[in-house]
Amino acid sequence: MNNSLQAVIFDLDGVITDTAEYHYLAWKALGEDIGIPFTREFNEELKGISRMDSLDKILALGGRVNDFSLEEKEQLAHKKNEHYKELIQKISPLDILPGIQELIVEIKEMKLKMGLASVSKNAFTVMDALRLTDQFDVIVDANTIANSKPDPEIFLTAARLLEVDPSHCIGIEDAAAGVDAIKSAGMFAVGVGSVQTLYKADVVYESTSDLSFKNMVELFEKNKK
Ligand code: B16
Ligand code: MG
Repeated sequence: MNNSLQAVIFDLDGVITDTAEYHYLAWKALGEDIGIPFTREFNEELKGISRMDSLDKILALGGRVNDFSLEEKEQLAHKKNEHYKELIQKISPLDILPGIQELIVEIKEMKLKMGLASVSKNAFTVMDALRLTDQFDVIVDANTIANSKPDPEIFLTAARLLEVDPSHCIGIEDAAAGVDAIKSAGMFAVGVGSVQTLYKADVVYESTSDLSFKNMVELFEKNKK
């Protein structure tokens, strides 16, 4: 049992459902409003980090860091979030990404624990809309932690609440900041997306439909030897 896998901890946006795209659309619209257009490539840097950290990165990109007071920045972040909330209004279980439901069933069949680690303040709304909240043993969101990804706090908190040592956990992420957080937490990191972005993960699958639980467990066990 010593080296065995005991828990799987999922990221939400971009892994369980494609809200990463909605975050992108809402930030892109806000960026254009303030004269800072940006590309999908730049957007990779916003994935997995908090709302305010994302805004700071966009302002830095446009050389406008000193152009807004804290109150104005809060208004901008609020505006982005209102747009994002509109975009996620129609989310239903049909928006669970391919392969995820099957993975959840396999994890439960193996009697492993399951956690969610999302730095989104909208995590519970999205999980409820997907009707997944009750399936998870623990959900850690932005309200529970002080430090956003790439800090390991969110994954360590999930493992602590699951009463599992981090070395017995797999973390699944679509963001480079998230993979950094998993690795710093001492967990086995599964990336979903491009190898170029997620090269620090222990294994990368191109999309959620490529996720193979059998393969993941084999690699986890090999890694322990
Ligand atoms: P909110 P995750 C993260 O969620 C997103 O990847 C990131 O793009 C977003 O800025 C962050 O949540 C905060 O979200 O504005 O809804 O509080 O990937 O950790 O599930
Ligand atoms: Mg994500």
